[in-house]
Amino acid sequence: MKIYIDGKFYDKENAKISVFDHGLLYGDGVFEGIRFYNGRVFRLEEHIARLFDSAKAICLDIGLSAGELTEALLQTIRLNDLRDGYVRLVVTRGDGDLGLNPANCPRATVVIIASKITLYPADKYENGLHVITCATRRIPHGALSPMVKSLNYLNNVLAKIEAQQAGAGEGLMLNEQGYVAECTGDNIFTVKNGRLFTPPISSGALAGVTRSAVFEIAAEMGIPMSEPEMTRYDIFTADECFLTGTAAEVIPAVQLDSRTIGNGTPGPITKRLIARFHELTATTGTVIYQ
Ligand code: PXG
Repeated sequence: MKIYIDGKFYDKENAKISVFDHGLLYGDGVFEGIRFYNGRVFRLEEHIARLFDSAKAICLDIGLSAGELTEALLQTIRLNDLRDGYVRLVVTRGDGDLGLNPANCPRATVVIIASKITLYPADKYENGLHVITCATRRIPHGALSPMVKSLNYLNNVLAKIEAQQAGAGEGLMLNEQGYVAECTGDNIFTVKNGRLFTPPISSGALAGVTRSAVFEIAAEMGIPMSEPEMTRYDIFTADECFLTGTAAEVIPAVQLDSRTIGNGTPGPITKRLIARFHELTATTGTVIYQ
């Protein structure tokens, strides 16, 4: 395995960054998780654009252009000779000292790891996930914009622990007002009376790349869709529910807090969206090997 750090490639054993890196000391940095399928990177431009937006929002100069970063990412996949897998792109504030001040970090650290991915077990795609509501709330806009895909994932990690301890596949996170934001690493959608719903960005949802792909598929299929503020009630009483994320793709959810959603099996619209999503991942995206 060859890992990119600041323009050079290292074997896994030697791929190390400083203990003075502010990504480690303060979670000061941003990241992306990107999938590639059948020799094509899915929605690469959108992921790169979101990374640059996240960096801009935290005053982080990546030190590379979008084009240069894209080329480095493709080169990392090629060097590892992969056609299907996952890329983790991490940009930290870089090496500094023990003080909080980012002015002491002269240069960002850029890490690119291309690897295989472990998915949810196949039966979850067939039978659906069980979800619980987490006591841990989504970070509020006033603390750190939930739009920023930052290295501060501690509240998501704590929510994930809650889900795991409850034996659930995913955890639902509400915002401070009690409206549904998203899950710990996935966006959430419902279907009711043939219409598609997902919480708005203002409720604390990440602008997921898979979420926007589902918007496009729904439009193509003529399924009406909207982004109202949502509560747990809307999920309890939905006909169908599913989650979206780069790792999970589109995965049915059939239970929330012991209430069965719909008839307790993945619904027909969910299944159609999953099928079309698979077509898109297999046939579109940035070609890796020219
Ligand atoms: N919300 C949050 C908080 C996320 O971290 C998504 C939604 C879905 O966005 P995309 O663009 O991937 O459709 C994410 C995705 C994991 C994992 O292991 C997921 C994410 C990051 C790190 C790990 O499931 N982000």
